[in-house]
Amino acid sequence: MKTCLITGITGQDGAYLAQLLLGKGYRVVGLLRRSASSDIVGERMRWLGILDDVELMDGNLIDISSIIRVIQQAKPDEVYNLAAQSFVAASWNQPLLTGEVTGMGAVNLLEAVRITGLTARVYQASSSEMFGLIQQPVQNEKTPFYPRSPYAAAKLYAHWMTVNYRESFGMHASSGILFNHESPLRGIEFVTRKVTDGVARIKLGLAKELPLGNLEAKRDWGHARDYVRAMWLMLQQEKPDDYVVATGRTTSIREFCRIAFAYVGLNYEDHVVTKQQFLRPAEVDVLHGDAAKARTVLGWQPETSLEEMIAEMVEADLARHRAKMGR
Ligand code: NDP
Ligand code: GDR
Repeated sequence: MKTCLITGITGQDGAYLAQLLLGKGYRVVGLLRRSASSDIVGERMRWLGILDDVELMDGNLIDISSIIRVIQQAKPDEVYNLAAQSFVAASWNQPLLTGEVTGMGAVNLLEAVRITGLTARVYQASSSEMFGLIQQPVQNEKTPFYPRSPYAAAKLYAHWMTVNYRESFGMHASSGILFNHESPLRGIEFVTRKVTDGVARIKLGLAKELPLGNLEAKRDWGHARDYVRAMWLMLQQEKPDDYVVATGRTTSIREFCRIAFAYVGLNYEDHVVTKQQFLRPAEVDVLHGDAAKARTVLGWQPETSLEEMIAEMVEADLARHRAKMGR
């Protein structure tokens, strides 16, 4: 039986990855940082019905002693580093914390694997945000990076350190440059989930308006369930490498709103209002990925369309609100 260690297991991707790997017969160990709200810890894994099947070990990515201890105890064959301060907008308000967790945290993990002398394979969660101010209309592994936020700069550092550990120490360390991926388990502050939650509340008469920021930005959105499969495939390859993971379709926030509201028979223009407070100091205007390498080498492709994903997210938010209302 293989063992994996997942940092960020309580997040969106961590939960789906844990589910995937449990299904493949792995022993799944997750890093859990201490929280005062222990009653809601593991909510996403509970939603997927897998909370009792994973082993949770205490630790924090910025405390290398805890990472070393967890690695020594768990003895993982594969380590997936998904932990991060992952909200781009928050990274301007907490640039140093973002640098520590999202950037240096990844190096703590690489160092911990090196220090413990295990031959564990490592996955680093890199991001399409690293492309930032776009240099090419469609981005692949060869596109130059131009980070536009403290988050993106921190991810770029972690990305290059992963490449460096691979080249310097022969570590089996791979980076997945993943474009935006969403699901019913997406954090509520990210735009897609904010929209589907807003659609559900407006449909059920709990709200009238949905305040958003820039509606013209475009993203290449896929489903998290499809994207965690790509992470696993990267660590099954003989050689470590970097891969872009994307759908190849880009859509504006405005169009996302149109589809989500139309799904419940509403017109987004009657409800969406733009508010200054949700605009960012610098914007990534458009992301559009080319995942040809992942398709060819990993045999990966997305299985969920944008419309199917939006329907799944709206249905889940309707169900959540109906449950709260006792309907
Ligand atoms: P989430 O924000 O849902 O999850 C982040 C996870 O990191 C949570 O489990 C959180 O724990 C944990 N975490 C935060 N700080 C620490 C810390 N100091 N020590 C240990 N754990 C910590 O992110 P996603 O699941 O959406 O994304 C997973 C990874 O992939 C992230 O690194 C993200 O930056 C990256 N990424 C995501 C993309 C996306 O579209 N979703 C695209 C490209 C990259 P807690 O529950 O305690 O807060
Ligand atoms: P992003 O995701 O920054 O791409 O990072 P987010 O959903 O936060 O923003 C996407 C785009 O929507 C615009 N936008 C709004 N965004 C939010 N959050 N709230 C709003 O009200 C709103 N209105 C418009 C934003 O300006 C932006 O252009 C996500 C994260 O998961 C990162 O961790 C990951 O690395 C990247 O995706 C790829």
